[in-house]
Amino acid sequence: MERTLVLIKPDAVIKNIMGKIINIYEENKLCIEDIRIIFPTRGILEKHYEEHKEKPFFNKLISSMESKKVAAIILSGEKSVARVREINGATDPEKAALGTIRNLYGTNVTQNAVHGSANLNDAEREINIWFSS
Ligand code: IDP
Ligand code: MG
Repeated sequence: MERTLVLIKPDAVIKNIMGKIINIYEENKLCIEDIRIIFPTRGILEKHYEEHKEKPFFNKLISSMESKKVAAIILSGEKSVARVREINGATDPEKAALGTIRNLYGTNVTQNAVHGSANLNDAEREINIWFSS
């Protein structure tokens, strides 16, 4: 079974909709293999988002999550990486397809409710970052 990493970001946690988001994954036959509540350090976020470190939004992105409550979840299922990305919707909630998590619950392009790994390599790399300690 393919594994992927989901983060429920602080903007969604604050709206008290972690359960609603998790329910969407479960209804799509994705299973929770592990789940953790974390208040991430700058270090862990910089590792997680290292591909974006030169982007203009990098600091804003890291600051929006640093020390705030996040749920890190390992989901498993057939083609889980691609299916989670589809269920999450486009990065910008304004552009996300109707019914996707970001369409339903995203706040703005930075605080867009959830993260899903982009590919299998990233999934394993990110699972190691969030679940190694
Ligand atoms: P993804 O989360 O859909 O894979 P990425 O391009 O990998 O999108 O960007 C990582 C995260 O960085 C996004 O989820 C979002 O929080 C933030 N981000 C991406 N693009 C922008 C932007 O243009 N402005 C502000 N924040 C952005
Ligand atoms: Mg990405």
